[in-house]
Amino acid sequence: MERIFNFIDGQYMYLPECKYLDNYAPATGEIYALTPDSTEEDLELAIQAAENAFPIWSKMTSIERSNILLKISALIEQNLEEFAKAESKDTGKPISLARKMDIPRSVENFKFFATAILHTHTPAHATEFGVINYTLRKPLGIVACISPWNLPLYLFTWKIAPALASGNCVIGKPSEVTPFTAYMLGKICQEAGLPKGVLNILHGQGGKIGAKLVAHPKIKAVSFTGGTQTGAEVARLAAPQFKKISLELGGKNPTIIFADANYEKALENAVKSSFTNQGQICLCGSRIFIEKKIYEKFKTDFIEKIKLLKIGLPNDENTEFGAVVSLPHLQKVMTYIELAKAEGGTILIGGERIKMENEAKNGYYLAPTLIENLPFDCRTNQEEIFGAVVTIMPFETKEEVLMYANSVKYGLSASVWTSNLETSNFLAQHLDVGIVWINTWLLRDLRTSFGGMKHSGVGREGGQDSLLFFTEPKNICIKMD
Ligand code: TXE
Repeated sequence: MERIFNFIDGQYMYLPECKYLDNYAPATGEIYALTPDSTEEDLELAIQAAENAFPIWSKMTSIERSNILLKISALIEQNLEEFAKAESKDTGKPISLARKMDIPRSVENFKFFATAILHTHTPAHATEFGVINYTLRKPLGIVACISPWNLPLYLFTWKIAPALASGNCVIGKPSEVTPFTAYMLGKICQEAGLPKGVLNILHGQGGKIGAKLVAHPKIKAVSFTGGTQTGAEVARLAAPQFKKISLELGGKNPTIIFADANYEKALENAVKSSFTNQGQICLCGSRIFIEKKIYEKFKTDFIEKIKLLKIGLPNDENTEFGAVVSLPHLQKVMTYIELAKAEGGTILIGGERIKMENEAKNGYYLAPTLIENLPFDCRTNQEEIFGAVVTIMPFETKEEVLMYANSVKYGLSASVWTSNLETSNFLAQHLDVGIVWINTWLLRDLRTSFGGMKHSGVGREGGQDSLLFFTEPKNICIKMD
C-alpha cells in the first residue's frame, strides 16, 4: 500500500497524527494508496514555508527561475514512463493516452512558461514632453492552484508553472481522487533545485482543506479548475477578501457537422471529441449536431466507429477506452443515462456498465454511449455529464444549430466541421464560447487564451493571460522637468 505525503518546505512531510483517505485504482476498484487528509495545521506549515521562501524566489532573476523550471520540465520528461504509468493507474485512462497527452503536456507547461518569462515586455506611455509612464508587474506573493481529477498532472502544472515563473510561491491542492502524480512532482522539484517552500503540495478533501486554502488571508489569488458548482463556492470564499480568481469550469460543448464537411475527418474526430479520456475532458463534445441530409448515414457510420473502440484495462497498450475515474462518478454518469431514457431518449449504443473479467471485475467501466431523439432543451442536453455519454440530433440551417448550441448555460468550446467559409465565420462569430475549433478539435497553442464564458468560468489561462493573472501591475508616472 503506497502512502502519499504532503510536500512542504522542500520535503515530504509526515505528521504522525495525520489521517488518510483511501485512494482507488479505477481499473480494479481496489484501494492502492493512502492520501493525507490534510488539516489546518498542515496548511499553516505550508503557508509559513511559502512566506519564508517568497523573498528569495521573487528576487531571483527571470533567467534563474527559468533555468530551474526548465530542469523540472526535463526531469519530468526523463521520468515520462513512470509518470504515465502512475497517471493511468490513478485515473483509469489508457496508458497510451497518459503517455502521449497528459505527461508530455506537463513537460511542455513548464518549458513554455520557463521560456515565456524571458520574453515579456512592459508598456510605457509618453503622455507629453517630459512625462513618461511605465508599468511594473510584480508577483502577487503566495497563490493557490487547485486542480481536478480528469487531467491531473497536465492541469496541475498548467497552473503551477506560470505562477512559479512569475515569481510567486505556490500551495498546490490536487484532487483527492487522483493525487499520485502531484505527489511524484515533489521529488522532481527537489532534484531540480527548486528552493524549499517555493512549491508546497497539500493533499486532502476539497470541501475541507481546499476551502480553508481558498479562504486563507495570506493567499493572494486562486487558480481553480473543476466543477461549476465548486467554482461558485471558491468565488464565494475568495470575494470578501478581494482575491484574484481564475475559474476554469464545466462545459456542454457542441460538435456541429455540415454536409459539406470533410466527412471522414469529421467522423473520425467526432469519436475522439466524444470519447477521449472516457469523455472526461471539459473540452469534449457531448452534443453532436448533424446537418439533416447526412444525419442517417453519419449516425450509422458513427455507431460502427464506436463499436471499434478498444475497451480494456488502462495498462494494456492496445486500450483506447479505459475506466471511469471513480465509483461515485460512474454512478453520476449512469444517473444521466437513466434521465435520458426518462426524457424519451433512444440509446443507440452503450448505456450500461461493462462486465469485465478477473482483476478488472470490480473496476469502473461504462460503455461509450450514444443517445438520440432528445429535444435540445431537455436536462440531458443542458447539463454537464462529464462522461462517455453523447447525444446526437439533426439540424437544417446554421441559424437553427446556432440556437441549439447557445441554448446551454455553459460557454466553453465548440467544434464546427464545414468547407464553407461563410458558414464557419457565421458560427465562429456567434457561438457563445471561449474556444471555437473549425475542422479540428483539441488543437492547442499554449500562447492562446484558454477558458470559457457563462457557467464555464471566469478569466483565461495560457500565454500572457496566465502571466498577467499571477502578477500585479503598477503604473509609474515620471515628470522629468
Ligand atoms: O471537481 P471538483 P471534481 C466537472 C465535472 C465533474 C465535476 C466535479 O462535471 O463531475 O466538475 O469534478 C477541489 N474549495 N469537472 O470532483 O469537485 C477538489 O478537491 C476549494 C470539469 O473533480 O470541482 C479538487 O482538487 N477546493 C473540470 C478540485 O477542487 C475545492 C474537470 C476540483 O474538484 C472545494 C473536472 C472547495 N469547496 C471536473 N471542493 C474541467 N472544467 O476541466 C472541491 N475542491
